[in-house]
Amino acid sequence: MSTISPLFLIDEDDFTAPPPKIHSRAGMAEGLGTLIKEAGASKETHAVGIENTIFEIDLEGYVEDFNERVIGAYNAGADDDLPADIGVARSLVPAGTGVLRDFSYIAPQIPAYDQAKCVGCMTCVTECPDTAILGKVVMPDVLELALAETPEAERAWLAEQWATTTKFYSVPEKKAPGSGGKFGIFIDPTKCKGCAECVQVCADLGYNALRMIEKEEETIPRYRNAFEFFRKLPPTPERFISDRVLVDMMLADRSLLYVGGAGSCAGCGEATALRMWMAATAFVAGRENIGIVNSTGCSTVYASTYPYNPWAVSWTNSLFENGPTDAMGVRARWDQMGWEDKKLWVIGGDGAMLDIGFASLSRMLASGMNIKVLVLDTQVYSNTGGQSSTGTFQGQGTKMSPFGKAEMGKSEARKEIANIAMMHPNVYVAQTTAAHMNHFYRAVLDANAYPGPALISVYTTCQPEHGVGDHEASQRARAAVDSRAFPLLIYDPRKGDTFRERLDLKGNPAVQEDWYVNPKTKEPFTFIDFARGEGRFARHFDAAGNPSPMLLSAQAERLANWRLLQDLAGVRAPAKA
Ligand SMILES: Cc1ncc(C[n+]2csc(CCOP(=O)(O)OP(=O)(O)O)c2C)c(N)n1
Ligand code: SF4
Ligand code: SF4
Ligand code: SF4
Repeated sequence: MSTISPLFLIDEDDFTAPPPKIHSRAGMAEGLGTLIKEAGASKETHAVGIENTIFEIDLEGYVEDFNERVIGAYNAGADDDLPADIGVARSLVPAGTGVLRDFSYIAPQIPAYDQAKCVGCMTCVTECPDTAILGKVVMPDVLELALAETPEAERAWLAEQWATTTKFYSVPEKKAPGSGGKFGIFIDPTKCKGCAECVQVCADLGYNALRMIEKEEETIPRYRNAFEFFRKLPPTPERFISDRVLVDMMLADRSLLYVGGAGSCAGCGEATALRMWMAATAFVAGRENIGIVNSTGCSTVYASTYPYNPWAVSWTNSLFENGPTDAMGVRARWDQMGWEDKKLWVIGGDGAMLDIGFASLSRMLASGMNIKVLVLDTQVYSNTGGQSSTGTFQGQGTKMSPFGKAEMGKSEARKEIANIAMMHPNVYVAQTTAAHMNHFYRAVLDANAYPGPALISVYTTCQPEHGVGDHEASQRARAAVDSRAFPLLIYDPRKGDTFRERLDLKGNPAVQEDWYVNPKTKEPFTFIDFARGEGRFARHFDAAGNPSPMLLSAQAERLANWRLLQDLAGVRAPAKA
């Protein structure tokens, strides 16, 4: 069976889908007989009887049939005519089927690439939530040969998509002439939702090598052809993928196991965090050695909207409240089977992890089991329309804490899951954002290597609930860190006996100070400045832009949390006389 990834899509040309074969160990007729529980028989007796009649699916045939017949019907809008399906009966969706989903109709714009301005930094590829923009390094002679085989009308444009960068061309050329590669950026029009996050992060770095253009009649076919051309080129040679430059991990095909086609909102901060987490975990562990237990939330809904599955690794969802408990069962069974080295991760939102599944999480962290947790912290129950969680900021307007006369948004202080996790024995903890790429990747690699429980809490921008633009996930995450709303931290119990040796606040600006002072404006960048940029706090500002008393209180609360971390890390500047 073909591996499904954006680069190795099932070859549609020689696609003959055999019907799924169903076997019964005891033979069909007999088998069906024992499937029916006899009146009065205990369920244990029945379970033993069923043991011999388990249906075995011919997986290869099943997946091929699924991809053609079931996905074909959904893509054509003819799913009402599908008969009941043995996979649905078992709550199964084959891996990586999201790659077959087509979103090309949803956005009026798509990014265009200007290779002359590109430095090959890979930030756009890393920050795209939808695996819609990919990069590759190809040797110039290989590229020439491939271009020569393309239709003449497309050739010039295809050739323009390749940059001669210092990073991938001049530096290797200097070391060994003939070893430099061309760097190309390609956009998959079937995955792009037009959020413009890639354009924004490139502009924020000062490169401006991407811009949004209107889709015209020929745009989608041209992008499709170009992406097909890109896909057929050989993978980036390993020597261009240095494990010292973590951001280049997405150059490796083996990292791209979140294949896109998820139904997340355009620009969703959660999706970028998931892609990056997957890339780093797959890079070190490999596809066969990763399992995900996902607590219910946005990440289960957009990642398992039948029949589309963006994950090319094992994934399961039980309930909102029991991801960590479910994972303890999986881990115990895996260890019995001798699979101690496989990586098991729990994924869930702040509602699942700070609130409704908190007891389950705390139990798991205290167990010492080799299970890792990724918390997608949108500070709200995003999936059900934005109710407050204990991770909601003070003053934030949500469905359960609206801003009005009696209450000015949420009145309680925010609960800090990273702080609480650090107080469990021997747990590796990180608080990070997808916009801080090296910090994020380092945390994921460390957590994977840590011999015990680990928790990574990620700030994830949620456009509709935060009231920010589709292109702003990274900008808002950086603002959250700079304003002490969400400080970066790494807590590694192996680093020493004292708390201050274990807790590292590197990556935050002005680590010893209360606030970071913007060198251009000479003004401190506070929680109120952060809040000014988001719709969820809009009603706290009067016509002249003055903040409400509640927002001032929220600012004091965020400063208190920052000072607590400074104290624990032993980095706070002594008070000035
Ligand atoms: C016990 C239980 N209560 C409520 C729900 C309904 N529900 C499903 S997802 C969700 C919110 C999830 O919020 P969060 O964990 O923060 O994840 P997000 O959607 O923000 O990613 C809720 C309330 C449920 N599935 N189970
Ligand atoms: S962010 Fe800009 S400069 Fe960096 S790789 Fe992408 S297009 Fe090139
Ligand atoms: S516009 Fe958004 S979805 Fe499209 S490639 Fe850029 S970041 Fe990805
Ligand atoms: S509601 Fe928020 S978290 Fe959920 S998919 Fe949309 S942007 Fe992402």
